[in-house]
Amino acid sequence: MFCDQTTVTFIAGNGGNGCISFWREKFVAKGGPDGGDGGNGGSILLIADENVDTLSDFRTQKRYKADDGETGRGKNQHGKAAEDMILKVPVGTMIYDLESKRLFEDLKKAGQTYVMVQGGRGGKGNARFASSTLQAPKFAEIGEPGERREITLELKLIADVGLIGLPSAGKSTLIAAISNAKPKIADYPFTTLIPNLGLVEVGKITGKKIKSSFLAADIPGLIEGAHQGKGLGDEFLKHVTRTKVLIHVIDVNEKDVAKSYETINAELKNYNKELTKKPQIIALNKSDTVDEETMEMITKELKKVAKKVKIFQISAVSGKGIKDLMLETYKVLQATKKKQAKEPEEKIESYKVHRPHLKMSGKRFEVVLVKLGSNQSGTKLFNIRGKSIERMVQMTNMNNEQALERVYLYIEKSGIAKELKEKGAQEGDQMQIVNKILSFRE
Ligand SMILES: Nc1nc2c(ncn2[C@@H]2O[C@H](COP(=O)(O)OP(=O)(O)OP(=O)(O)O)[C@@H](O)[C@H]2O)c(=O)[nH]1
Ligand SMILES: [Mg+2]
Repeated sequence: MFCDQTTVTFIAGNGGNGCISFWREKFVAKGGPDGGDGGNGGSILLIADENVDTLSDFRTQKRYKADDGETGRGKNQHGKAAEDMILKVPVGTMIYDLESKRLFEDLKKAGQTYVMVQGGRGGKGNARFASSTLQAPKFAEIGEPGERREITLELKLIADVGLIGLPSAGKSTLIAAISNAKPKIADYPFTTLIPNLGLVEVGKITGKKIKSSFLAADIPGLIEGAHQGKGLGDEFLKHVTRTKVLIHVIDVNEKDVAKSYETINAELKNYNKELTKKPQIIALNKSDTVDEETMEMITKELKKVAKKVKIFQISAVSGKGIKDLMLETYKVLQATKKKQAKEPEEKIESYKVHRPHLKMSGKRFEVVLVKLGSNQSGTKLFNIRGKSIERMVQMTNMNNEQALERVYLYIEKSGIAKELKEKGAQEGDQMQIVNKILSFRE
């Protein structure tokens, strides 16, 4: 399978509730508040691992939930934080939002980590709310709910070597000869509809003592105009951008080999100039169908337009010339890898947390009038958004008067109340915050 894709739901653990408790001792009438905090909920992290090569685990299990934090207890005992859930994914896994299709992250390198969903914060126990004016707080915070996200995971298997060329040049025949791939081979154009991936064991194929292997991909045939979507189009040129070395397969029976070579190169260039910088090796194929003299003559012709490119005369069917071609491919690949390793690495920002739903334009909150009152009393509905206020509401037990007072106090102090008034809010109008409705007080 060339492209592995699956949809998964990730649910982080909820924070544990804070505890409401008062210190009691025999014969002591009144003790102070001693309710401990809840523990944080577990997050779910994805880590790119070289030893994992498919997303098949995520196709069997489609829902992951991290543990919740423990509840706080009396005597100022804090609840234990839940452990994070760490899931391994193959290097090259792309993480998309299911709905918006937005790319969150591309795990390109081994060890790169992404916080998929963040665990909820543990609620504070009532001990934390004691103050000179409120000596006996009879409320505690509820644990914050863990994040939940629906995600598409996609893995584009990245081949080191790409086999390119016109339709019927013999790309599939070649990949079948050098690797474990078993593609369909036929004498009509566009036999290959999606790239075939194969593992090339260098030692096995060259007869040399080389314990190395690489992944090769047979790219569907390209034709003039491919970059504009002709034939199988540009869809597969995208895959070519990810390869390191290209084997350009040309049928020796082609009417004009030089022209066909240039046609393909023009397509690469038109699609993306970077593609022309990739090292190429020419495999002049089907040598078994012409005599040696013709083969030499055509090689010379080709050499005129491909001055700096090595040309190998091969027969994918008989196997002639394949050893040398593979040895050269291996050498060029090694050199390319070495060169790339020397280039400065992109800095990996690990533990990056995206909270797209809470991102706001500079301001700490947003007040939007969503519904004008239509009933007799004319109650209006306002939507209030903002990281702090949302979190506070989610962590508040609305049935507890003292706790509710704290929310109203925040609405007043943060300036939300002022903005509500400016937008026409009156006593009794409704404020929607996350999934709760509160009535506005002047
Ligand atoms: N005689 C001979 N025939 C070959 C050789 N290589 C490929 N062929 C034949 O050429 C035809 C096309 O081969 P494929 O490997 O399917 O060609 P392709 O480049 O993958 O073609 P598309 O998938 O359509 O782009 C088939 O009939 C093969 O048997 C070769 O070295 N010698
Ligand atoms: Mg093919």
